[in-house]
Amino acid sequence: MTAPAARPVPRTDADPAWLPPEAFRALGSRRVLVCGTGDLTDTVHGEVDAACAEFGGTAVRAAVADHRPYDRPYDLVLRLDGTADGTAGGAEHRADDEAFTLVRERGRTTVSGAGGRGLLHGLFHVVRLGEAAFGADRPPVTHRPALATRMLNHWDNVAVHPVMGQVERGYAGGSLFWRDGRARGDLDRVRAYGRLLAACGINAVCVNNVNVHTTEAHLLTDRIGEVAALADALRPYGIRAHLSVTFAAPLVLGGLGTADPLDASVRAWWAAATARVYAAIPDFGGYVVKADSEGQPGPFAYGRSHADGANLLADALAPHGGTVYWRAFVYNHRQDWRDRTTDRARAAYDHFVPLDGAFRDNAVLQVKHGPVDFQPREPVSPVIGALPRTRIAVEVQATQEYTGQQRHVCALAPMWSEVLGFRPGAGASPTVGELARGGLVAVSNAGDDPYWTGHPLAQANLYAAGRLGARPGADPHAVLDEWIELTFTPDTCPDPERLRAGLRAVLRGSWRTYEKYTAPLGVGFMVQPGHHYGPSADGYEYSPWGTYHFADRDGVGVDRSRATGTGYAGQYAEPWATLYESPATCPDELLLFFHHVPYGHVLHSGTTVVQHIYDTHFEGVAEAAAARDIWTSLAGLMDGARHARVAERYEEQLRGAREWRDHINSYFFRKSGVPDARGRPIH
Ligand code: GCV
Repeated sequence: MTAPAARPVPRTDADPAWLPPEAFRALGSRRVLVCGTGDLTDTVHGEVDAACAEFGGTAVRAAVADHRPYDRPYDLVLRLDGTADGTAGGAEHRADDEAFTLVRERGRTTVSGAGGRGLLHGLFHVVRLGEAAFGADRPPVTHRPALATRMLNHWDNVAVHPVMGQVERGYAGGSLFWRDGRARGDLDRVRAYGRLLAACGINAVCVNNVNVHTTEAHLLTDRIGEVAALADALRPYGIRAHLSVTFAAPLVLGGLGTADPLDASVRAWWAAATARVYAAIPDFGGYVVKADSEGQPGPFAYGRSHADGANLLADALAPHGGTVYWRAFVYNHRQDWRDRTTDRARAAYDHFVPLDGAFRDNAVLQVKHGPVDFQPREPVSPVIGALPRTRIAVEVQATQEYTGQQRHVCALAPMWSEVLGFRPGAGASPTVGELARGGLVAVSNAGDDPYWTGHPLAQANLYAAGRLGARPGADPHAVLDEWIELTFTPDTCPDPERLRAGLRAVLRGSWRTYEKYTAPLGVGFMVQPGHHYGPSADGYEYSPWGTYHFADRDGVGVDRSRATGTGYAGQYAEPWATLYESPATCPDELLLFFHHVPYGHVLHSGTTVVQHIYDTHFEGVAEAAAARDIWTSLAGLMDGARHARVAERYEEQLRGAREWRDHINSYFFRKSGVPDARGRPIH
């Protein structure tokens, strides 16, 4: 039998990120057998071939049926299980297809993939283990991603939007997928992206912005071929393409007079349109929908519920195995700031909890991790634990819209891990990571920048999104360490321990540092309106967006208690409802999210609110300066261009941190009239 062909590893000028050639050294210097057929097995074979060519090993390929190669002395066998098929499979995400078993015995490491994706994940697991994959014996262990869907949402516009640019909230150049109003012709970069994503565990990508403008709406119909080309480029890495669609598609594209989800012609239109999508992309994952949100059309226009809306699309997708990811980000963005009874934080719960049990099995409710909008600190959304009969996906934001816009270092794995480990119920009830049966979705931070993410250290956020989706309970610092080992390959560095220690020091605490010098104690939204970079304490205070902090001369914060406030605290189950209800028990870091308190209110930490604001802002700047100095000291331990790019961004981070400190401290000093107890300059 002729052995099937290897798929060449995509070559681009972009940074290799967490897959530099050195990361393959242990594997590439071995005798490796790849056993099986199918598209993804061809990918695995290509990886092994390239690694062996680089590091002097040997790569052999055999079909599944051929058992003879096992008699030969291989160090590593990567094979499909018995009857498994090494292709990318159908439209449905099934964690079982992605499982692999790794064992090391009698001098041989064997990885058996339950399917093509499992084999690919197994390969990258061996890459992560490095030499350890070829050391002591290991009993068989089966690895299976905890969440079946680990998806990236790209907020990419096909055409450059006059206000939002090509990538909405994008800080890494143009789109990876779209250029000059069309899908890119040269898709090598997309293939290389798919490869990186597969290596960190992502298995789904939505290729366009959830704000669907007219040009982008056409991707569903007459421009589906462009989506198909992207899907073809991603498929060999086990990644399914998804599309954001507009709820108004039957009107905008179909020429119907309505988009009412209960109208028979609308249902027929979606069924036919979806059938054409599957004719072009047989393993298409499904639709992502932002409806009745920030101006996007939705079922409310027809007096229908969001379950009616989601089920319309779920029914169209069901015959093909697809899923609709329906976003719960529904709130009134035309609020009157004088009306203190309306609370944006309450909105998703109020809209969706009454609909629990009304969604189809292939409808997933995609919920932002916090109740407002990806602030540096928010409580976990109460929606996540409140719909036991609905599949929930948790949405996090890798693109650093409110966390420094990839000019500041802000490693988000520790934040996401806190969210995923939170237990919305009492005692040993399930964690958010366990409740997220619909998956983990991250808004992507990647673009066509040579480092993928603008700031080279922001790659760690992309990496962590995949790894935490596969293992929500993983230690976030271990995930960062993994990224460091792969990306910086310290084994090839003159002082590996100093490099590791330096990278850990600048990454691990960076989120808390960022939190310290920006908006305090969970109050959020003190950013400049529109672009959301830099401080503006009152930037959104008198606006319609529902993002207020109510600072006055006496105090600050939003009263969301049941007793005297908006009642939001009551959306939590116990013990949280009671804990958040009172300033006496509310955790310090969320105090101003839940309560309006006087500046002299004493925190659990023993300091007053206003003194805490001053202290943390001074500390945050000092920590940013210390991180910058550590970074400076790492020159010579990595490639110069990467070091220089980060060094340059640290200068901006430090400038920005000082601006935040002076703006926020002065604001609260002027409001409260309370001087800093330590006499530091406040302007
Ligand atoms: C894609 C925030 C962002 C918007 C984004 C929206 C969303 O409001 O500022 O740019 O729109 O979230 O998640 O839909």
